[in-house]
Amino acid sequence: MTQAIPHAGGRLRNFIGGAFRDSEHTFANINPVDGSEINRVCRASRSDVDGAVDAARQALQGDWGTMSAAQRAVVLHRVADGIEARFDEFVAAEMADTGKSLQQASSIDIPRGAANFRIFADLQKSRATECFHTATDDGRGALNYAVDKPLGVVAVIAPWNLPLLLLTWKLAPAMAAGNAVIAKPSEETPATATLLAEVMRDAGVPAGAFNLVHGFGPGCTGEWITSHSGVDAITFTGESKTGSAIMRAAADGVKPISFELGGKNAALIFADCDFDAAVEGTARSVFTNGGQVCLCTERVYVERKIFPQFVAALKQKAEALNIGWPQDADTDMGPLISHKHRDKVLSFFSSARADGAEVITGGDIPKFNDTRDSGAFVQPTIFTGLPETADIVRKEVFGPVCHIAPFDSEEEAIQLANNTDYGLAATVWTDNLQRAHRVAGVMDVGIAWVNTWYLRDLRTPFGGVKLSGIGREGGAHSLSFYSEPMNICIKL
Ligand code: NAD
Ligand code: 6OD
Repeated sequence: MTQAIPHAGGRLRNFIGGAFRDSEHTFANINPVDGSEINRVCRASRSDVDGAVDAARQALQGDWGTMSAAQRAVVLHRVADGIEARFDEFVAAEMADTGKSLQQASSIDIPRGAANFRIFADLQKSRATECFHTATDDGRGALNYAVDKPLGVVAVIAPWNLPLLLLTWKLAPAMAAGNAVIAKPSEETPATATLLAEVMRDAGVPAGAFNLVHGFGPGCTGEWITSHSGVDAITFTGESKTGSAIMRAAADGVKPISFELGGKNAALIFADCDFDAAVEGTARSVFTNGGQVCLCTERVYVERKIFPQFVAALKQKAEALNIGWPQDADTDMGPLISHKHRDKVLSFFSSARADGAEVITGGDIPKFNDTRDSGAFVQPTIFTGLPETADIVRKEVFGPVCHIAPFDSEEEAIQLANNTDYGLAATVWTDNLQRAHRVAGVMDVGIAWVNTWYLRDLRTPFGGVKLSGIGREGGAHSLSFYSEPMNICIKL
């Protein structure tokens, strides 16, 4: 089955001050299914970044800056309408850039792109601010109230794993709160962000309120944005070590930062769980998007009395996954994002073997005997038998792999789950209500799921502790990062 790729063979341009702009330098946008080039991408120059910052500043002083939250909400709902109207193009572009399955792109990534705009547009409209009546010695009192103001020009730096979903998860609240934005998608996944720029233009977003610049991170577009004196705040999703570099860049201007970073998430499977649901849910949490979701489980701990049965059942699920062409309706898993990333994942597999791991399943590159052999595929993989000190147990792999190990008591399970430098998510499988509350509550993470995984309510706090991030996104948490409350005190 083949499917048209929007802009295929074309040029993806930057979008600055309401207009698409070409640039002197381009780079290739590669399809990881077979390694072919999809498009040339215009790499933003330093002066493009300056232009985007100037355009954003002007938008704040012009039409965008004078709109009410209700007026911005109308525009942002039109953006959501525009994504939905071009749904198939967005799905095809996301699949081409990432190799993710049609099933995933059309049920998660692209619908969430539209939903992100709708929810934050509506939440901002109904947002309340504080107001206090303050007692004074003369008995007349004072009225203290807060006014929320946008931060100004916000840089939005996004990763490649859920490109449209994660970019809009930041853009939507930033724009709903009245900021002007400069978006930089990952160099691996520029296509849906470029389609989004067309949608923004066609939805009547005032020039400069949304700007898009393409390029790489260090020594390039990403670094030029994050170190730019005209940028007022930075919101970033990506690797923890990139977060450290951006934090250093933000230090000079003492800029507010919001970081969603890496994870090394544990699943705890207790013997009293619904076994089939736990196997199904754990397989989903390990292998969704080829394991390339920050929330994916990479460490599975199973109560010893069900350990052999659980390992066998998870192995069966892994081996039943259909790895193939993204556009086929029955494909469960496509390739990894790139050959470079596959090399990284395979080097973790080698180090696991060198550390003495037993391979339960996978551990290699699948063979197709067609053009997919030039793609970036790896097999769904399960290792066991390693000490907690092994690299693959400690470091984020970001691939379709987990290490599985037994535990003997609830205390040991909790200790194992929390014994990591990361703190994004944990999953607990148990039918014991007391245990569910007890264990979930002491997980050292931002999000604990019980008897489910990646069940999202966009109003809830989302983020990580330790190396997994700074701050919380979601609902009012996002809106509060993207605005600054100002206190006005009126003596009565
Ligand atoms: P990455 O950190 O390599 O890149 C993310 C973005 O940052 C890209 O746009 C990149 O060009 C840019 N960038 C890189 N170096 C930069 C620099 N020095 N200055 C400015 N920008 C720079 O991450 P990735 O490989 O695209 O994504 C995978 C990682 O993201 C994994 O670690 C994953 O766990 C994490 N992630 C976390 C979450 C979360 O919500 N916690 C969500 C998705 C991905
Ligand atoms: O669903 C979301 O809102 C979200 N931020 C998901 C992050 C996934 C990480 O890869």
